[in-house]
Amino acid sequence: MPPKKTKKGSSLNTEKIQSLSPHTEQSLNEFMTTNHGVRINDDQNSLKAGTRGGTLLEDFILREKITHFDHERIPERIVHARGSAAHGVFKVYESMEKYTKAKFLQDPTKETPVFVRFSTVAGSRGSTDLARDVRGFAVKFYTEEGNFDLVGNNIPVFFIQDAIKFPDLVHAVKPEPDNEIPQAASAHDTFWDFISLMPESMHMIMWVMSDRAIPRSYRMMEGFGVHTFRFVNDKNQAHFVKFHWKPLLGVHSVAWDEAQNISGKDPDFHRRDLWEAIENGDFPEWEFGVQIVPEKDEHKFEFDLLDPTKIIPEEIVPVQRIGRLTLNRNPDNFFAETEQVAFHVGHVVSGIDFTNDPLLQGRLFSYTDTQLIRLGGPNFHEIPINRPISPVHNNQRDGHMRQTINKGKSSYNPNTLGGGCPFQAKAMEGGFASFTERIDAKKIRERSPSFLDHFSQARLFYNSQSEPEKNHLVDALRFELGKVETVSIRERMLFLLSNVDNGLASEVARGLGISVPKKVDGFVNQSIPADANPKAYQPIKKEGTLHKSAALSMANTIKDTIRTRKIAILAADGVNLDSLKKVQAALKSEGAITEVIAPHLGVIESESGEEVPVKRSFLTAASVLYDAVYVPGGTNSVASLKAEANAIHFLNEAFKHCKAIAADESAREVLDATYFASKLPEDDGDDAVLSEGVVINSNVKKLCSQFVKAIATHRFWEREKPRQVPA
Ligand code: HDE
Repeated sequence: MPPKKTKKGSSLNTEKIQSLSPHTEQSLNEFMTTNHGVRINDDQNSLKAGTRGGTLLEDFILREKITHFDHERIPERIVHARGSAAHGVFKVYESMEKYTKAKFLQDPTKETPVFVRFSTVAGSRGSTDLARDVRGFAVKFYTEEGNFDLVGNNIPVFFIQDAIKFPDLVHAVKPEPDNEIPQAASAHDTFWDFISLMPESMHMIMWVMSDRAIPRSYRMMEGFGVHTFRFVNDKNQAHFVKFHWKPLLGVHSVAWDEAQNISGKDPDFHRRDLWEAIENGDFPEWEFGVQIVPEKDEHKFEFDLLDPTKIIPEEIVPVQRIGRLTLNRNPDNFFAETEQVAFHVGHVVSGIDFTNDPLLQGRLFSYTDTQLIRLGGPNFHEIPINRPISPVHNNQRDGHMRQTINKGKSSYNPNTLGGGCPFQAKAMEGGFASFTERIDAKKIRERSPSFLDHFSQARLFYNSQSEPEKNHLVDALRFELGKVETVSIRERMLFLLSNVDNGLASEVARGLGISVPKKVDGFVNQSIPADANPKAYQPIKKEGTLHKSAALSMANTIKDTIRTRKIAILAADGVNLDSLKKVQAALKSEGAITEVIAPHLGVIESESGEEVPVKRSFLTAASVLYDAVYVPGGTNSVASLKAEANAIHFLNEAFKHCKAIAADESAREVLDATYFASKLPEDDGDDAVLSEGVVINSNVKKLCSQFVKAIATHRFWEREKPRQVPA
């Protein structure tokens, strides 16, 4: 019997671990062995010629351990290197049989296991979560009929229309090749040089410069399949389909200044947020949405369904919510699961098919190719996280790290020696049969003229934004282009922006201290791809018929819940326990998380002598890591906080980032020491929540209800108007 070394109260949950796949290893109550199963007697001293002598080459235990260590790293993903993932389940609400024969979309009683990986695109594996960037939203459905990967993003369009440009785009956004600067940032010359020559990017640029690119949480982002796919039913009838994920907590973002601060204070902010929410049992959820278009309507739109720089506005084709995704289990091992998971847009199941979107078509090649180099060979599908739950039978054999032990002599088809096995499946037996799309065309290296309107939807996005969102877009462009050193790149960008909206271009230009050029020399030149049609680079005069789309503005998102929001409670010795506890309980009952932050760790003593545990000191906490802040009363606590520069900075910063702030009336003095003291509300009962989201009230009950409403609003962007900057 191996020794029973585990301490009582150990955090290891044996039951949970044992319920996992047979590939899960845990060493609880086990002897240590080599990789070949030999028990190890001493893992801390190498084999030497005498205690002070040289190490012997014979030491196979030392060599095995070091060799394995030397090979621990694999190439990181070329894009989407930084990511976090979770396990979960998907359930359809009602059968979609009418549109698709995919079984996992037919049975509302069935739970399909999923693994979802969120990521940033540009940065390396160790880069910050809060970069201004697109987020990956990749879902692997382990269906009974094989794996379906929906490898999407949190933005519904893309930078380019043709896959052949992808290496250029990625080279441009990655750190510059001479000095490898900057990390995880698009604010540099090569990115904007490329974009300024790529008018088709303008719609995507609107999204990436909006707050969508700095989410509050992975749990508060939408997801999109981007391309138009096809649903195919058992009568072989097809419908075009766009896929959506709608977060039940709404779509929320942080402020750009805040994002930059978080990147220093907690670069793992999103990773930690996802992990903690799942550990706390606050399982993130999304509804699965589809926009369905009959084949006959393919040419009905003002844009081409095959163009990945276009959305189908929800006002034109509504999103039907057809199922729910719940993430309910953190991975056990980051490398084995999150790092080794291999997504591929080409992993589809019967009932889901592709369109000729040229970006999608290129992706269909890229994903397997990239796994070959990243995971080292053709057997990556055998890694536990990538295995389908449905059985695999074929004549593929051998290769690096083959796990399967195939029996028998026949590894070819057709065969008689193996009884003709494995058999091909007819469509009615679940065999994947590609949709029989009619194609009659010339071989050609050219873009379809239906792809050449690059500005209407960029304008639609801009027009649909609220005033604060428009201001953020202007600020983001000023920031990004302000970091560009080459003036001609700034000018070309202003020219492109003026094709979206003159007001936008001139606002950005004002911040850059230059004017918007009417014409840009050499704009259409050899650096624009050979397929460029000069007409495509002229402003499109024809307005799309839709001027605004409510779904495009985050101002219209869900704002009725504070579930999982993190609220800081600033306190010191002498705090009034009654007001602290009541507010804490009220916030908790609404599903929020509260943390007491004090000048020191350990405990503080309340006015009435009770001990109050402290979660963080001002040294390890910062307002940017919380959604809102509350200051309870208590004479000594108030006096200490008023004199504590970190507490005042905390409040100033929370105000600057437009967060809800509340204080007991007896803690007003603390807020009086902030830069927003002149804006504090009177304690006037019911109306104490100003549009500015600061609540001060002596009635704890009223304070709580007003504070909860304010937190649910997420941010009070109108505060930004006078552009006040805290100390
Ligand atoms: Fe990807 N993309 N991509 N991409 N992509 C990769 O595959 C590629 C594109 C997306 O969490 C790579 O395994 C090309 C659009 C996500 O593991 C690579 C093109 C969308 C992830 C690759 C695109 C995406 C990737 C790198 C242009 C949104 C991370 C590592 C034709 C719909 C998946 C890897 C994960 C990853 C190629 C464009 C989403 C190199 C060639 C558009 C979420 O194969």
